[in-house]
Amino acid sequence: MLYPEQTATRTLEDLSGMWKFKAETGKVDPEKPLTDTVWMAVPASFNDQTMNTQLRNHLGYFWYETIFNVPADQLKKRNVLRFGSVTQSCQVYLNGQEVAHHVGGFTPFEADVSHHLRAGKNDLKVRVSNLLDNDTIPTADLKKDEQGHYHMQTRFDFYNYAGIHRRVRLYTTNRTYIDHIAVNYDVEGAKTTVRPEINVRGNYDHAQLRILDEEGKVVATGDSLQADMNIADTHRWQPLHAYLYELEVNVYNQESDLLDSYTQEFGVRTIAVKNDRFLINGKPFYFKGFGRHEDSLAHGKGENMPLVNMDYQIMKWMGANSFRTSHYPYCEEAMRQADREGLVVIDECPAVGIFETFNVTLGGNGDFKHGNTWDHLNTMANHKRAIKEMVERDHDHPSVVMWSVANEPASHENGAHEYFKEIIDYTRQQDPQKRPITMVNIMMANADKDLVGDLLDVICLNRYYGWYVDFNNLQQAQSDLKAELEKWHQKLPGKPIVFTEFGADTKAGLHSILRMPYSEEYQLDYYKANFAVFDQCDYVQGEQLWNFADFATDAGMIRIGGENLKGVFTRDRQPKEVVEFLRHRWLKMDK
Ligand code: BDP
Repeated sequence: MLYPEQTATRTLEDLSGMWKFKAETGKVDPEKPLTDTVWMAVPASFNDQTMNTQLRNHLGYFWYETIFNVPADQLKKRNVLRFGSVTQSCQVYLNGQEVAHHVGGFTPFEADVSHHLRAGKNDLKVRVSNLLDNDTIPTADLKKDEQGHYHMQTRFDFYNYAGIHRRVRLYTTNRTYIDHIAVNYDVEGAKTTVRPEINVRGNYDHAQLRILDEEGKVVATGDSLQADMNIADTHRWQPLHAYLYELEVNVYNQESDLLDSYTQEFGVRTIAVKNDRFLINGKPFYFKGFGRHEDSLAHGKGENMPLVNMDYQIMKWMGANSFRTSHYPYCEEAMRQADREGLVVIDECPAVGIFETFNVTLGGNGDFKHGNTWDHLNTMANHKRAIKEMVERDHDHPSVVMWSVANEPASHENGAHEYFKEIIDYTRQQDPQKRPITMVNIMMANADKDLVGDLLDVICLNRYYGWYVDFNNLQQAQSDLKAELEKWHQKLPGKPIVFTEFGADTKAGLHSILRMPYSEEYQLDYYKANFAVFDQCDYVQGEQLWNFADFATDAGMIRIGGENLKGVFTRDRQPKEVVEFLRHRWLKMDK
């Protein structure tokens, strides 16, 4: 699915703005106007926009409605309605008729609405659900009581924000249109052979391809959709030194009228994993950065590009070079911006919580009963769909160097190997660039117990020695961490190990002369202790801290004020004490 752009042949209209909204408490007729509504900004989560806690916490279904106008001339074109994402699932009604439905809260979907659109006023309604269960991605334990009320316990540690989270757009094309582009290429030294894969729907006579460099200079051309094109003197996309080319595709009829035109950005870089190293353009790359969340005041999980831009600038100022899209694909605009900033991305699908007995808010991460995840949860179909949609959306982003197929699944329970063999083979098939694949490992699935590591290109560990384990005992934490690392390295020699999470909850402004947990001093000591171990292990090839900033969670005994406080910044981006130290470490690091 192409990113929606206005071009010489396509128009684009953004339907975002103030929509009407209500929770579904009785039957709603999509053919009639919604009644008893409140105003809701789109795109954004609905949860934090009202002062109504009942609405904030409602489980079930919600309705959005907007009226928009279409000029009569536009009906001659093919009209497509496109949602950047709706969380968690939805049905879309245009003028009373269902035109689309989608399951999965973090990837785009679209529908050809040419036959449903009217000249003048159109009524668009979206019925959104925030429910998750044992089959969905992410997962939750869902029950419905006799009164018809839902009760849901999510198996992840972030607030289950919901709504129309990303932009809603209406775009037009001609009846002949470019449907898919993948800019595949082979690199040999300075020479790049671009072998694009392009699908066009409808009749056309001939096509023309051009590759333009950053100055707009044409560096290669092709006279058919199948043409191979050579860039003689390639400017590589490098971490923190981005370079983007454009592939311009034009499709014509016999009279050489332009039927469709679309331009796709791409970057040229190679990725390989060899001898404990993650290589970008043949050079070892050490991941310095963070796990993040799409999470902010009032927007919730809704698109917030000013904040994304600010976060990227803060990261670069600190000497970070990368982040993971924990725990779901981020909005398309954020991915495009990572390409431009040269930030390196581990792109994670929303498979978080495939662990039957995971429950973070009650007892903490250490409190697990043995579960039977791979018999009781039935996520395979939704997991594959989520991967397909993520890879289809993101395969041309040079910033994306690795796929993460899950965060902290029960990779130590029987059935995990079979499940992930199928998921990883499937992911590899989907990706035209055949990037490395990882899965993020949870602490109790340690080197002795994990059943999946052999399937992965890179071992990614979330470890909390000094927090959930060895709490307030950093010396013990260091020796336990070191012992575990050595086991992983013995078990899977040659595979680089990247820390994708490690951190300690820290209440900004809390100071302690005794350097007690939750204080800014403890967070600083915690990171110093962990780094000291990483620096002794040559096969450790990355450190992504948990988390960039404090973020919203369910209320819980260890989630003060409904926030996870492991940010090195507060939720409003004020630095905790550790930031200066990190900045110093990363800026001078040459590993
Ligand atoms: C891990 C999860 C992450 C949590 C973190 C924590 O991957 O989502 O927020 O631990 O407990 O279990 O802070």
